[in-house]
Amino acid sequence: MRSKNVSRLLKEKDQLLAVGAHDALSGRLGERAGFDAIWASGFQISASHGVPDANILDMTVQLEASSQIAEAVSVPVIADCDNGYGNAVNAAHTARKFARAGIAGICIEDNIFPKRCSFYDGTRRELVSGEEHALKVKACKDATDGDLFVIARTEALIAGYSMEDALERTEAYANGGADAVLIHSKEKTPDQIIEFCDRWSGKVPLVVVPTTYDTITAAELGKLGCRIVIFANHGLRASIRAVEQAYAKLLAAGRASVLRQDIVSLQDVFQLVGVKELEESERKYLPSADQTGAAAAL
Ligand code: SPV
Ligand code: MG
Repeated sequence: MRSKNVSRLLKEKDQLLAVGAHDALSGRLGERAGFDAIWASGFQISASHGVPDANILDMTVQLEASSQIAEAVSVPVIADCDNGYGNAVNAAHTARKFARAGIAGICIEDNIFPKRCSFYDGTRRELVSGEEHALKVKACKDATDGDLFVIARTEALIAGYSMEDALERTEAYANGGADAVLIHSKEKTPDQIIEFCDRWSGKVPLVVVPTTYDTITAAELGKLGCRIVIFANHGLRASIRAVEQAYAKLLAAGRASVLRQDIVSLQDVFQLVGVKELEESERKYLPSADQTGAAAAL
């Protein structure tokens, strides 16, 4: 059994690589590829429900998706819990529910409720105060007896606040008991992140999400002190591209064989969902055909 404890894994490895998922299957693909952890992404879970990433879905939907992922993989799941779905009291309830569902960690950001995805256009966004968010982090830690790895995320740089503000906020979140802090940026280059890393006190591990500044490598981020790197939405975006291309080819050809080189085999799907284990259980627990026949003849 692999460790689902993020703090323990961080002691064993210099850096953890996480990949985004929105359901059990996408989580399994992340684990099978070799990622250390799965990020239950609010962006992906929202997209998979056909809605924007703006607190349209409620906490229970995110919890259900995250729980399904946690059941399907043996690596830790870190759930994106947006702003905790309300104030510190709501966030503490969220933390308790996620911890009870076997989810290894959560991430809580300093967006107001309802939030908007970091990458949507718009005017300067308001965040909750650093003090309020530090207390929210503390509420999550207190609610879970230290069992849950709590990442405190600041949207300061995304929302147009200063670097000083981002540093002050993350320091306050670390003091509030966060196990790690996530510094997010929507710049196309990693300059902001590099400056933040240079100036970060190192009080707790740093987490980054290189979605827009996508040329920097995980190894380079590691040299800057980033202990967890989350590739948050690439599985979803890869599958949208692959499915769109396949459907266009299929419609044009009118014959399924045109996709043979582009799609996985049925056997591959069988393996991903555990058909071998199903057959073992059937052999073990279901009466054989002979016995069924004999019973039927009685
Ligand atoms: C998510 O995956 O929902 C995230 C990461 O919060 S990002 O979309 O890059 O902001
Ligand atoms: Mg999110």
